Amino acid sequence: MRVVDSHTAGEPTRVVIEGGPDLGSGPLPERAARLEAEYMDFCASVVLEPRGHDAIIGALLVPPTREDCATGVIYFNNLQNLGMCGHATIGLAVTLAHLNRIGIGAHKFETPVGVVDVDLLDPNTVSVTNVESYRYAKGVTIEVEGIGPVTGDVAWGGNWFFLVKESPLALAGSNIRALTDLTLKIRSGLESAGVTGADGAWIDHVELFGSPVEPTANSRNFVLCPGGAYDRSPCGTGCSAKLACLAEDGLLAPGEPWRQESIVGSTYDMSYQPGQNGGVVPQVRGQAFVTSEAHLIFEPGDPYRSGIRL
Ligand code: PYC
Repeated sequence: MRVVDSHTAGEPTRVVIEGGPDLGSGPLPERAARLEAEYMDFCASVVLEPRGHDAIIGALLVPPTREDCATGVIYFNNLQNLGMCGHATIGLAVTLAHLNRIGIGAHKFETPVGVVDVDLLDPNTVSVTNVESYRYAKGVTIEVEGIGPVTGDVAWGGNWFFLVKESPLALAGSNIRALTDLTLKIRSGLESAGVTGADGAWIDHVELFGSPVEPTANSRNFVLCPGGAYDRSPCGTGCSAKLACLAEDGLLAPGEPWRQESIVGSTYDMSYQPGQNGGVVPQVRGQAFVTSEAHLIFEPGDPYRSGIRL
């Protein structure tokens, strides 16, 4: 299997160029569901140890259904497929440019949640116009074990998020273990309270916000990802959910810039335009860098050929 690795604002992406499963030619949501139902061994083997680690997001290239798209893509982690992934879209654009498959300029990628516009501004800088994002519930209070009541908004930016405006813990790199424990407890609190996204969807990402360290940034965040890893980048879909909340609260006007800082200090520049269905159409700009090209080998006798899954 041939893969190209990159990181976007510190968050890793592994693009599967050759050797992934053939998911047929149906609509992308059906192919994504098939990946999750039938090929989780493949997903885990690509992203988990011993070939990877739990922060890696995989990107399986698939033929698009639309002729105007440069590629179709299904993002996945060690547990499931992801509807969209902002950092991985930036990483994918830079990877395709590295492979000379796309050039500087505007492109479209088809994802299971819709087509996203990708503008490759230079070999490392990409602006992504995401699918329309929206707030689903405002000011939801849940009880969190060992902490007490925590209030946040439920919003969708291509994935489901619970967004807490004022983190109960300092957003410092030295606190990553405590922040991970806290957000896992918040996610359990949401589950115990029966708080979900639309149609009972699992809220698999939790986002905490606080003051930035970098003076030019507007905010800093910590993002828990579905598999329990934290996002090193400011999280493209999480930023989209944040923009939806800022817009609805009247705190950010269409086109007004917002700089979001991640827990490792990397930043995305973003803004939004009003969407057609009452939400926002986010634009997120960030940088990615290719880190390696590799052939993954799966020896039949290797007891961990499908990843270490404890
Ligand atoms: O950038 O959207 C994102 C993302 C989701 C999970 C990890 N990164």
